[in-house]
Amino acid sequence: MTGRSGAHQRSASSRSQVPHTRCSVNRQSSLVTRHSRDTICAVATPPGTGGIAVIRIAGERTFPILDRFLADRRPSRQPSHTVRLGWFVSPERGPVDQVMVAIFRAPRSYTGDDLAEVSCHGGIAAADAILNLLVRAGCRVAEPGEFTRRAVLAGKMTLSQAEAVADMAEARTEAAFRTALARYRGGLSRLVAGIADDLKELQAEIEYRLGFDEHEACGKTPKMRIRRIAARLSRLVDSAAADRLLVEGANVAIIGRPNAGKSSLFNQLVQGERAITSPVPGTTRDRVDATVMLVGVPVRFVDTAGLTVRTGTRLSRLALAQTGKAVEQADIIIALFDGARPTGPSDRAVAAAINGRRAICVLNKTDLARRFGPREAGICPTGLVPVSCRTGAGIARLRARLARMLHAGAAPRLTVNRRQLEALSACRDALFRAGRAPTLETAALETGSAVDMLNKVDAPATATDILDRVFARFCVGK
Ligand SMILES: Nc1nc2c(ncn2[C@@H]2O[C@H](COP(=O)(O)OP(=O)(O)OP(=O)(O)O)[C@@H](O)[C@H]2O)c(=O)[nH]1
Ligand SMILES: [Mg+2]
Repeated sequence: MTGRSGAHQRSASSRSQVPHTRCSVNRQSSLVTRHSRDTICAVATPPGTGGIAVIRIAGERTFPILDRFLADRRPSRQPSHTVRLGWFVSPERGPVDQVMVAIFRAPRSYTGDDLAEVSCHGGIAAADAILNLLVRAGCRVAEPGEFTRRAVLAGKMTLSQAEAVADMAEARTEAAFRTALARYRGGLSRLVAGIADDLKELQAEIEYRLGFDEHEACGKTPKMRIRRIAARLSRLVDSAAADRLLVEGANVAIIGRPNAGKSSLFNQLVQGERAITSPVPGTTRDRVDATVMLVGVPVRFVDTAGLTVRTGTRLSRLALAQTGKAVEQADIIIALFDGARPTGPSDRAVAAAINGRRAICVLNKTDLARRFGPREAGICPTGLVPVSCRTGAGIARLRARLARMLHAGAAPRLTVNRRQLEALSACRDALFRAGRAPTLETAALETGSAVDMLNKVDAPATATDILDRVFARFCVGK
């Protein structure tokens, strides 16, 4: 039932007179641990005009509470996994709305508790009225992510599956949705469980070897085994880092000497007159950016002030600092050269800025006589993509090159989120240290910390600090 919940729901407090709810980590942890047996409710659909609104209720008093408002239907007698049409009636004020009630009995529900979903007419009024009545009857308004948190605590899903629920709601592209769906189906949890098994075997082997003298072959660190597990983790971490561009989108900075045509190229790539262009060098001072979709991937292009080796005025120094920042934050850099001018020191500054970075070198103004010097080969070892921003020639080829760099069109494998990537990278680093450890005892310690790091991906229910951090980003009703 995850699909019904919107990504950016208003908190219940703004919808009604019910108690205030915030995404506060501390408050959430204290409330959830103290009242995990409460019957909770929340509007699970985004606010605003729509066909229907859905109110979720979960907890042991779900059905007795609903019976008070659906006297003719008595949800407590309704079989599990069925839907009934009925009138939601306020004992004091009469009919509130005609609703559909879906019943899920424990433990066969999203949270593992008794759970109901009441679908009323869309808009804010009916859902608010129903929510208020439920709260007055003894339900508590759910904290952000509390339904999914209960599902994790009940063993209905792992933590990485729960995070996938939020990622699916927030997905901006089909690729992002598909990779979150793969995690929701347990792909990452299975992979992590496999690596955890390998680590357990490694620990057992180290334990066994600790019984031997360190001069004997059996007393040495099992480096081959460590290397194998580390390589498996490295593959996962590296592909996850590359696939993140596909899912989250990429920052592409356009840099080059003043007047090279950066703003003209920017306008071509974002297909609009967004940046000012002029024959006067130094036209662009501020960073200008725009996001466009490139073969299904959101790409944020950034136009920058021209790179120059001359220090100039305070304003141009500030502009240069901005360009430096854009370069730092870029996932991919487009280094633009002016084909109608000989290679100069500014071009070498551009080449230095892309050194060691993912970059595409582009030669502009191919409609004019070429004066770009023969030394360009040294400046752009990967070759130049020729374009003319005036005629539009070569722009399609540049776009295709960029798309290839983003792996656009390829199905992402198992993209992990930032938190999971951190845990997996830390696990791999601990294993690297174990492989280089001077003694078997140190290798044992490092392997232990690798296990701890890996355990963070699908943290157990007792790891409240991790759970708090994860569920703080969820919406009310999830
Ligand atoms: N002939 C020709 N002129 C171009 C081409 N691309 C840009 N220009 C011209 O070159 C001049 C500079 O273009 P801009 O896009 O403003 O260059 P820029 O790199 O952003 O310049 P700054 O912001 O000053 O660093 C303008 O007069 C453009 O019309 C091209 O492909 N061919
Ligand atoms: Mg410019």
